Amino acid sequence: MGSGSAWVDPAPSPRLPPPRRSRGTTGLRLCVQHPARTADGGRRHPRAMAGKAHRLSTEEREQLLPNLRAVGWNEVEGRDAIFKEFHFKDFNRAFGFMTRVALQAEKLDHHPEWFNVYNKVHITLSTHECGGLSERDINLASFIEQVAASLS
Ligand code: H2B
Repeated sequence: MGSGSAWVDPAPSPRLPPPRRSRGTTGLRLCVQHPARTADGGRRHPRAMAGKAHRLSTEEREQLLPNLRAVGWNEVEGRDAIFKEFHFKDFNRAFGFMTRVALQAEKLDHHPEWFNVYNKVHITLSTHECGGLSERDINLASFIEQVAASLS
C-alpha cells in the first residue's frame, strides 16, 4: 500500500474524544493516541495508521530502554526484542490484563507474543515488519505497564 492510500470510513463517529497524551503511573512517556482516526473523525485502516516501522537506532535505544528496564523489561538474548514476566493474584486478573492488552494491540495493529499459565503472563515484544525493536514496541510496553499498574 502506498503512503497516500489511507482508507477512510464514510461514516465518522461524532463521539470520538480528543487524542490523549499522558504519563502513566510508571512515569513512562506514553503516546497512545487514536491512530485509527483521521483528523476529520473518519476511520483509518489499521495498516495505514502508523507508517513504516524502523528499528530503533542506538541513540533511540539509549533514550527509551532505561525506562523500560527500570520497570522489569529486559532485552532478549540473541534476538532484537524485549521481554517481561507479569504475576497476578489469580487467573482472573491475568486474563483481564490480557484482554485489555489484546484490545489495544488490535487497535494499534501491533501484537504481543505471549504465554499464560494461571496467574503468570510472559510477554515478548518485537516488530516483525522491521525484524526488531521499533517505537511500536515501546508504545505497547508503556500501555502494558499502565494496565498492569491498574490491576495490582
Ligand atoms: N505485530 C507485531 N508485533 N509486529 C508486526 O510487524 C505486526 C504485528 N504487523 N501485528 C501487523 C500485525 C501485520 O502483520 C498486519 C498484517 O497488519
